[in-house]
Amino acid sequence: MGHFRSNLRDLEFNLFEVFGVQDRLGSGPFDGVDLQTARDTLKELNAVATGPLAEPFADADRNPPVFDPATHTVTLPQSFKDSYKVLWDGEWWRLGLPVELGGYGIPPTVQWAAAELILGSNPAAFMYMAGPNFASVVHRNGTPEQQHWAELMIDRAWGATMVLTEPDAGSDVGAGRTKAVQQADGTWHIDGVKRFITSAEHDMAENIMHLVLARPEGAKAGTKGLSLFLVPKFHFDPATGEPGERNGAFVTGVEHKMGLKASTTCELTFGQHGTPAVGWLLGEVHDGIAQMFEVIEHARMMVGTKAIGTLSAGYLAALEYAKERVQGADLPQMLDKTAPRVTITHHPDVRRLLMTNKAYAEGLRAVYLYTATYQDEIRLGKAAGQDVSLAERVNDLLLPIVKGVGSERATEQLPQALQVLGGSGYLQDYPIEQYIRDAKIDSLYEGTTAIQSLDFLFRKIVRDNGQALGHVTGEIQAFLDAESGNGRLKEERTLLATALADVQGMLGALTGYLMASAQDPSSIYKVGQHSVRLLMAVGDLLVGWLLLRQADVALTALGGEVSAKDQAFYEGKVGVARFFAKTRLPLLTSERAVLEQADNSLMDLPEAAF
Ligand code: ST9
Ligand code: FAD
Repeated sequence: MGHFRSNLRDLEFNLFEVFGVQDRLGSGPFDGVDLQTARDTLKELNAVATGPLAEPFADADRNPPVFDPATHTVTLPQSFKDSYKVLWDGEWWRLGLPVELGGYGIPPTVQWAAAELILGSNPAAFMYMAGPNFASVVHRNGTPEQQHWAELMIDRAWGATMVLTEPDAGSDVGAGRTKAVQQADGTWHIDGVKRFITSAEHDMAENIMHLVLARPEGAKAGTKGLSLFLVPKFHFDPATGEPGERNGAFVTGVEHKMGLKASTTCELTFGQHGTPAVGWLLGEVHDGIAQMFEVIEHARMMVGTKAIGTLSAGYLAALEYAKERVQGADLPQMLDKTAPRVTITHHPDVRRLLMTNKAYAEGLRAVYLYTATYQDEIRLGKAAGQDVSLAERVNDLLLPIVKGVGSERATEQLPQALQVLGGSGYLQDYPIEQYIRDAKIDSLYEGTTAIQSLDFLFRKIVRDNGQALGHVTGEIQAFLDAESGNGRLKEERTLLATALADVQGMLGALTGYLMASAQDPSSIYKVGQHSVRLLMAVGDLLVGWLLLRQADVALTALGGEVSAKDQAFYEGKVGVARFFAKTRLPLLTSERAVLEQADNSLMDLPEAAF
């Protein structure tokens, strides 16, 4: 079998038993899809993801893309191209498209569940396949002529990129120096060097459309002075899309990375090789950062889902190994040298490793799907002409959790999955060492964890006056108040209530430091020291809550007739919710204490003392 172990059962459990997505199907924007179509789509994609899509996993890692500096071209390994072709020819790129551009009208919840299958199997392929998704942003924001180009991008299967980062402008996108100079014919010449650009060169598409942030001459400093330009690799016939002359956007280097090697990460140079890099201003409006954030929001959700999908695959690989591996005696018989040897699943510490893995893999899957339920609501509400601003704000609030917490927990937990395999985990015979390398990037790109935490606190909570957060904590409180379990999971609900109070206490302390900064500016350093702590704590609160919601559903199911397989599945749901509530949620009390005692001694320390 290939490397990828998916968890279709858990995806469907979330969608159809916990979040009731089927109730939204068959009407409004989702009228072309029913429960059976949604299930069949996931089942069919699962076969691709666990089959041909997973094939090039090791080969493309050991034989990564080759860059030729003389021609500025990249050749991808054949195994990768073959597998990508299966994905493309299966038209899986249509999943994320709006109906008017050839999409299927599938709700975001099901789309993201599908995305997890692709991302867990072959994340680089998902990224190369993003051209049509980028085209939808061009279509939404473009002039009528650019809207036609967006259609060409889809029909002709072009690649696309998001081009922000420069050597001196990473987290600080507004420091970008790439210039845009308007020409007499209304086009723009782009001039500068961008780095770390994903998919900027490859040999799987006839053209690549770069979405580039650059600063028009005379525009103001910072992100608000940036505009978004469409810069194709090849000029093209505007009617047919037929590629013509080479445009002046050349890849001048491809990075050698720790992981995710099948995905090209490129230095992309504009107008530096004697050929002008001609660009077109998107929508003929100077609103680049806001337009680019339409891509970024989607990409942050994608990165979190990728990390969580990889964590799940790592957990399932570890679990499979642990069920087979015989080593040592059962602990109560440890002194008896003749005692039978047992599989390592009998050892309490291996159980601890596995159950913590399961909690984060399944709990964070629930978090990204919960987030996607708000994306469903946005689509439904917009189609019905309703006000969707609350759903939009809740979605915005949750994105840094999906991205920031998803990637950090994957980074932390995948080595624990490897630990289950002992020394064997360190070998390339098993996929987990590559998962660790491939997933590490998720806490870095699309905004590092620190950036996610600042976005979460300042933009999504403070600027929002806590309304979206209040909605989510209100849902948690309602779950606690409902006592739908008639006393079931009583102890765990109490632990959840304490965790909720701890998070609220943390927020209270941070708000206090923030307010104090009006008098004492250095007080804001206390916020900066602890913003990631808050982000991670809210992540744990959500994981704990959603696991308990799942356990509630599972207990109800267990009260009726279930197959032996489902019995084990539901018992696992109750077990993991209990485990997380008892072993992880109480840690938030100490996190709160640390935060409430914050001082600035860290900041007062001279740099030389580090
Ligand atoms: C990268 C790519 O790393 C890696 C993977 C590539 C994968 C490619 C394939 C992707 C496939 C999926 C995509 C599909 C396409 C889409 C499909 C769609 C259906 N939310 O706070 P201010 C805006 S790429 C929304 O003052 P600073 C907003 O307009 C590189 N908007 O910021 C705001 O104005 P206003 C990734 C936001 O201090 C304006 O920005 N690099 C948000 O000037 C200014 O805001 C990064 O991510 C938001 N959360 O700049 C950079 N935040 O306030 C990380 C800001 O009036 N750095 N805006 O509304 C940051 O994010 C910084 O915080 C900063 C700070 C640059 C925003
Ligand atoms: P820096 O911004 O220099 O950050 C260094 C450290 O300082 C980090 O720990 C960071 O958290 C911290 N830090 C920085 N500023 C702050 C702050 N204000 N507060 C607290 N901490 C801070 N970019 C694109 O435009 N398009 C792409 O397609 C793309 N793909 C990528 C693919 C890969 C494989 C990689 C490695 C990067 C890619 N990037 C892409 C760039 C990526 O988005 C940046 O690397 C990322 O935003 C961080 O910027 P940086 O590397 O310059 O780090």
